[in-house]
Amino acid sequence: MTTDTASIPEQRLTGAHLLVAHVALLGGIVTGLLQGLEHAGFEFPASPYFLQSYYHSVSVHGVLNVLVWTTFFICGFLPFIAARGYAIPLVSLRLGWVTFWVMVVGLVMAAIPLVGNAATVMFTFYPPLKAHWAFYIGLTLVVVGTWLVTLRLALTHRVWRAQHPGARTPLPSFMALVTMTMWTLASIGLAAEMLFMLIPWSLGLVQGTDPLLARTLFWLTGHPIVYFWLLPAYVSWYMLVPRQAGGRLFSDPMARASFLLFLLLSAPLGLHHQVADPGIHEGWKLFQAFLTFAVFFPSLLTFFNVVASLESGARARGGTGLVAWFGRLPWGDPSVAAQILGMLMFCAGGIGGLINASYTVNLVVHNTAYIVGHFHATVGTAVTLTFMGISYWLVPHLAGRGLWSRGMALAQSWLWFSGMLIFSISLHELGLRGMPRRTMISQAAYFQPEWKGLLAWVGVGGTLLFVSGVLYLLNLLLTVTVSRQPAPAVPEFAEPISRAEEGPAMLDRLRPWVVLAVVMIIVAYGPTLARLIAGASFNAPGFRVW
Ligand code: HEM
Ligand SMILES: [Cu+2]
Repeated sequence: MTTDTASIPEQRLTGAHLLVAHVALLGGIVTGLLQGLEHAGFEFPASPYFLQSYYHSVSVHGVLNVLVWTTFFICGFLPFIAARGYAIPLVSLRLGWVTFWVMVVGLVMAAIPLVGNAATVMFTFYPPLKAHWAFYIGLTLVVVGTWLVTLRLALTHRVWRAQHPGARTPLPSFMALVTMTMWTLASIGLAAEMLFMLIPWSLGLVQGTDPLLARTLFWLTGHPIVYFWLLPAYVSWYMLVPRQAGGRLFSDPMARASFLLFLLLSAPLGLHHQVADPGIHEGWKLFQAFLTFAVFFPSLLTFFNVVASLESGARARGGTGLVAWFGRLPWGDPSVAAQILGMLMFCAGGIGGLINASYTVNLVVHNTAYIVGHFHATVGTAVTLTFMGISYWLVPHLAGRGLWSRGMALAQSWLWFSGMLIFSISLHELGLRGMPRRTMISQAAYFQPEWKGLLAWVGVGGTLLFVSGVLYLLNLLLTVTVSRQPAPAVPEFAEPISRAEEGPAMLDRLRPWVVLAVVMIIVAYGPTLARLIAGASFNAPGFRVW
């Protein structure tokens, strides 16, 4: 099941995705540093040739980090993992390259207005903020590219199934397929917003737009996108890290069940981002708030399963005690250390998410710096540090050269973790003290003196993060260019303690679960969307504020 089948051309394709992802991350950390320093009181270096305003920077930062870095990494990583799981090459390398180029063309189309300050609308592009049409069409093409990734995995699954009738799908491939299926289903909200609202509006075909309907379609995709970022990290936590730590996967059926629950529960709860929006019935907001607590359950399953698997590794390495075994994990391996630190940060981030999800408590934290603290712990660390940990074996493998420096990689991981502790805790507290997000805060007329001390720590944490990010990118660059170390083997997949065959066959089906997922979306969103569409008035004019 784990023989190395990745052919050289397929490796190039993975490498191409990773290259784009890392260029985006470079832009992401530079803008992040400037924003962090602005918060600490340094003047924002606005310039007509670079970033024209703080808000231009925040838009570039959000798009590069959470739309480009994540999406391109995932579309390189998941097919790589799926192919190794199936132990057959993915179908049609040509489709793979077409997909890649669709995404790159889309990215370039979106990047031109973004960099040129014609799409300073933040990564959420809420109307009535209005961007250049190329931004919307470009992002739509990137999404279409992700659908093609799903198609390629689905076609490969068919080929594999024909060769292995009756066998259980290899778990890593199953996880990759479920993740991409979930995303494809969920991204329909965004596609509808783009195709029926934002693109015709930005092209001047319709005169106005309806912000509430647009926001609702956006968040139909905007919550599940966080699981699109997270599930690939989970794939690594389930399938690779336990093995890297010398252990076995605690339960295969439980892992399948948790992924299927994510397929069901990721999408029908985006209204929790609109708790403060007028014009949506409270009953539906409450219903989706409950579903949000429900989707916490598969994350708890994951927590249990992954910790139990890691424990088996640590005990095999001589670890003892109820908790002390944790110290026996291979902390000297940067790939493992980065990912375990990511997991630790996710424990805190996940609990914070429950606070955001609590209907009434949400009003305390909504649109404050608390939220910025939250998602830097989750997507900015749990996901990002995990992807960094994956890169520490994947990039050497693709390049055919060993990692340039393990010591630097270890230092980088700890630096990101500690920088983020400082950065994120300060922002959480600032939010509780009422500081808004998405604001050039040192210029705000309502600046509160009690924010000042903590804002300095935002600058310190942000600088540590930046240094860590530079060390990471430098290490990878030196790896692919000058490293003389021999290439390491790719980590094998963790063998389950309890085998797939022991679980219900239902856990290896996809179609019934997809149908159920569609039903859930219709139930949760149908009445609200029907009402918003029936009452829609496309009369809000566009604004360009920066
Ligand atoms: C050097 C590392 C980083 C630093 C110093 C940094 C700093 C910041 C700061 C200060 C803000 C607040 C902007 C505001 O609300 O006014 C921000 C926003 C944001 N950051 Fe980061 N960040 C970093 C890396 C990342 C990474 C790796 C991700 C995700 C993968 C990320 C995702 C975001 C998102 C989504 C926003 C919100 C943008 C918006 O409100 O439209 N950041 N960042
Ligand atoms: Cu959400």
